[in-house]
Amino acid sequence: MSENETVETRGDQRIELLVGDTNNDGKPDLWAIDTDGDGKADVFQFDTNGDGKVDITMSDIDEDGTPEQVVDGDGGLPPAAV
Ligand SMILES: [Ca+2]
Ligand SMILES: [Ca+2]
Ligand SMILES: [Ca+2]
Repeated sequence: MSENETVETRGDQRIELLVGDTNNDGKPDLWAIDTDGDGKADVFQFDTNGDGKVDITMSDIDEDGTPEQVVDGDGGLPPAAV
């Protein structure tokens, strides 16, 4: 895995179905993203150290709930600025 690795996604949209703040510091650290507009999440991102930047990106290309691809960093899909 490398910081600049990009994930394969179903589409090129970024529809944030869920944005979570799991450590309650007021900044999002969990994202569930639908990239193809079918209403189902196919990319999941986590900020594990609370700096606002994505540390782990997972892509579930067939939407079966098990990510096929897991990369360090945002996988080429940075979150919208907050
Ligand atoms: Ca989708
Ligand atoms: Ca981070
Ligand atoms: Ca899958």
